[in-house]
Amino acid sequence: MDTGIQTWISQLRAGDSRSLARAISTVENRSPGWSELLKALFPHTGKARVLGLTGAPGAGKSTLVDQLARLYRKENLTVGIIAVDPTSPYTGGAILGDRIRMQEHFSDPGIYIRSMATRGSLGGLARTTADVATVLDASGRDLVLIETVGVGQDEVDIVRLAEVTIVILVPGMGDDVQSIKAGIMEIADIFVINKSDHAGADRVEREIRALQSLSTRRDGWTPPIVKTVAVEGNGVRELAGAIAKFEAYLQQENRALKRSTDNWQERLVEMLREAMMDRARAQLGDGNLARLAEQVAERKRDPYSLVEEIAARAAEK
Ligand SMILES: Nc1nc2c(ncn2[C@@H]2O[C@H](COP(=O)(O)OP(=O)(O)OP(=O)(O)O)[C@@H](O)[C@H]2O)c(=O)[nH]1
Ligand SMILES: [Mg+2]
Repeated sequence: MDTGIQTWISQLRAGDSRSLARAISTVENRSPGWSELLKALFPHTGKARVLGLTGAPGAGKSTLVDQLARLYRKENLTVGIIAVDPTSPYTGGAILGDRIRMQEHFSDPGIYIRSMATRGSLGGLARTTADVATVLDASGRDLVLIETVGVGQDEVDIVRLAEVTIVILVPGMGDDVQSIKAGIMEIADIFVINKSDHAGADRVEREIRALQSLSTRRDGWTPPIVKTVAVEGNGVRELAGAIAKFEAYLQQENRALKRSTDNWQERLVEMLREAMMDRARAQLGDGNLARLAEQVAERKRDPYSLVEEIAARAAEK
């Protein structure tokens, strides 16, 4: 293999944050060499504990991630944080808050924080985030925390890639527990009711319990509910305890491997889709799709044979 990549990887694995930053940018921007880099990094992965935290804009995700990171640092564990879409439309203040907290951690090389742009990421947001998590994992971080706003399918896909998915709710959402995307409720391994200093936390808890009583998870796990006041650090230790408990549960009966296999099945489909599309695009060349579309619209060609032809030619190479 390329000795340049080897040197780069050994520096990254030795904890050099500049090499890490460069690797993340390369992967995120799909800069030349990104796939070679990931191929070489992959054998070093699978060791980090990957936690996904999701919830409505302003639910306190960043505050909670920050508190968890502090707690893990006290245990001398190293942490990588990926904040997807920190610029949610919620408030500019939240972004500022993120910055200030980031600054505090700046002097601590045991915490590495990366913000990711949301839209227009080249490989698709979920895939790019997963690849960035791969880089952090390979760099030897003990934990990788992924924060994402739980609003779209992309976000659901992202947190599903985590080993532990934490869904953050807040009081005062009215009947929102029901209206929150069913998809998000289903993927929770742990529920957090943050801002429990506000009225209505018990009500949210009852609503979650009511939903849980309607269906049991296939794996038999009942997601615990942890109440927190992230700004004060209350409940954070309990949350870390709940995380550890679920991880221990995953270690039994090969569940972690099963879960990872399921995740990889989906990721492989995504990766294949991307690779096939790249080939098809290369086959077509710029502007040709529009020309072909016109021919189909004019009924000069049928789209079925056309797609078969393109797919066959793309597969030839
Ligand atoms: N009262 C109260 N306020 C909180 C709590 N946790 C966070 N906040 C405040 O809620 C606001 C949003 O917190 P963030 O941590 O930025 O929330 P977020 O979910 O990361 O927000 P986005 O990334 O913009 O979606 C901030 O002003 C926090 O100080 C809490 O437990 N209680
Ligand atoms: Mg945030």
